[in-house]
Amino acid sequence: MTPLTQPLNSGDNAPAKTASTSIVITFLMGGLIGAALFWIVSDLWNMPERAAKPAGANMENHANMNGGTSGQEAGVHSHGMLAVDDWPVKPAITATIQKDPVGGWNLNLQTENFTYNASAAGLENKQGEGHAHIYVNGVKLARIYGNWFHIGALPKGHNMIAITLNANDHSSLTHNGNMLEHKLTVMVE
Ligand SMILES: [Cu+2]
Repeated sequence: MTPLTQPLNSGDNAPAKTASTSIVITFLMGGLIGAALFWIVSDLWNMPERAAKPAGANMENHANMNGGTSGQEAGVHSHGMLAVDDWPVKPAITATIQKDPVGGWNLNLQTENFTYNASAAGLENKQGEGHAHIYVNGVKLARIYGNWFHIGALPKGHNMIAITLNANDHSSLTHNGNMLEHKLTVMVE
C-alpha cells in the first residue's frame, strides 16, 4: 500500500485537480481493497483443501470417507443414485493418475467386487456390474469401461478428478449414503 500513497501526495501540487483526482484515487483504492479482500477471502476458502494436499501431481483423496461429491455434485450428476447397502458384496474403487510422457494423463482405476459391462450399459441393473464415470472439475468427461483411461491436457492449477462407479442404468452407486467414488487432485504448473 505504501507506494500507492506517493501519487496521492504529489497530487497536492496540482490544487485544481485535487478534488477529481482524489475521487478517482478513492475509487481506485476502493477497487484495490475490494480485490485484495476478495483475494484473501478466496485464498482462505481454498486453504483447508490445499493444506490437506501438498502441491504436486498424484495427490489422492479417498472421498469415500467423507461423503465426497455426493452433495456438491448433486446437480452435475444427471442420473439417480443406487444404494448398494443390501448387496452382499460391496463394490469399491480407488485410482491413481500419472503424467503421460507425451501428453495428458494416464488414469488407472482399481475396482473391487465390480465388473465393467459395456454391453449392459443402459440396460437392467445387476449387482456388482456397471461402468464408471469420470468428472473433471465437476464436468462429466466420459464413461469408462475398463481400468485405464487417458485424459488430455488439463488447465493450469488444481484439477479435481472424480471417478464414480455406476450401475447399468447410469445411477451412481452409493454406500451408507456416500457415493462410491475416488477423487484425485492434479496440480498443473
Ligand atoms: Cu453411465
